[in-house]
Amino acid sequence: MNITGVELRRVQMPLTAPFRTSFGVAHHRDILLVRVVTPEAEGWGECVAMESPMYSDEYTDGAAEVLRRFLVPMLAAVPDLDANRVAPALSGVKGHRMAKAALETAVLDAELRAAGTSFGRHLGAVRDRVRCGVSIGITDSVGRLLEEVAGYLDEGYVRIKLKIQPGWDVEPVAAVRERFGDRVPLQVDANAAYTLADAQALARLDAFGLELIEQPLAAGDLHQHAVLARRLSTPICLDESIESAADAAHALSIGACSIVNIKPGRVGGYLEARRIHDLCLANGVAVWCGGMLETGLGRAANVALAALPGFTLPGDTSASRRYYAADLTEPFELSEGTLAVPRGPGLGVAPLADRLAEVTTHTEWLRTESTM
Ligand code: OSB
Ligand code: MG
Repeated sequence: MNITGVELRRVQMPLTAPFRTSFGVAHHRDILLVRVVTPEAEGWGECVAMESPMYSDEYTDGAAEVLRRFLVPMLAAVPDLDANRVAPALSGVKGHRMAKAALETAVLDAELRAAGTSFGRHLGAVRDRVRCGVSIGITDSVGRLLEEVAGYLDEGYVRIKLKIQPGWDVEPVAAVRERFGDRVPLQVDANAAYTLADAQALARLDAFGLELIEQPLAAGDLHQHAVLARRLSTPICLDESIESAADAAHALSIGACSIVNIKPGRVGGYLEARRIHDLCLANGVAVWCGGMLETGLGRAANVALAALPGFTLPGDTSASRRYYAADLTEPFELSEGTLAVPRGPGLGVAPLADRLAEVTTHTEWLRTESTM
């Protein structure tokens, strides 16, 4: 494959409502899109880095910088480039997994569009539709939270995830159980807001029959998660702690978690995400697809991944309208709690030209030598 050039495009997408987590509140999404152009096709990758480095150490401006200065020039020097060669070619650069993932995804999309193959088929999807959960931010009051949960249940979401933090945990969970009953699949996500000293407080959540508690402790606290797991009956699921298949193997081997949230951006791309899926499937460990408030571009790839056989739990793969009144692509719409896996070549969706132009704040063209 020959790459003619790479476009870095920044888009600013207003959120339908502010999204609050234990690490901050987002009012809009400032997103970096990577477009890889080849003579045969172009491919898109959505970088999931957020505007500030609060969820992880990556952030949008940093991702653009490392792509511009290091990653794109390194890729330009690879002979016979294809998506499988992207991660090895970029391995000299430490970290920056979200930036690498966006570039690999764009290369893979271009390759699959040229070959006429969909992401789902390429990755190993076995389902046409995937069951969807929804992630609900921290609200100003329990009453407001109950309204939001009621709305999403009416829409058909098959599981609810509540963001929690110290001071906003037992009370909202108890209120949701009280109002909607014990049958609603319910889980919580702390985004690393607790320490092992909070073990007793976290054990109070055991009374509510939660599916899992996601990332209660700091990303580096693998051992502490293993200790906590022995003190809780609620299964622990890791998000921030898992940046690779090797991390997943380590976490599972020491009992730091029994469920894994797979976010392709966090682990460096869809190919590494699939390796984590394969590892977990072989070990009987359930996985689900996480989200980072993606536009339709990132959502399309996530839905394809979530159609692999090991994704037995509903993911944070909600419909476009959960976050965006107007998506970048044709919107993903929920039907009976599921989203359809795109079937067209590559991501199977493309940006709507007018919408893309409307939300673009900056574009930059990086020409690559055509020696590949
Ligand atoms: O921890 O899963 C998380 C959003 C941004 C950053 C981190 C997380 C989240 C979510 C929302 O929970 C997932 C989504 O609906 O896209
Ligand atoms: Mg999470």
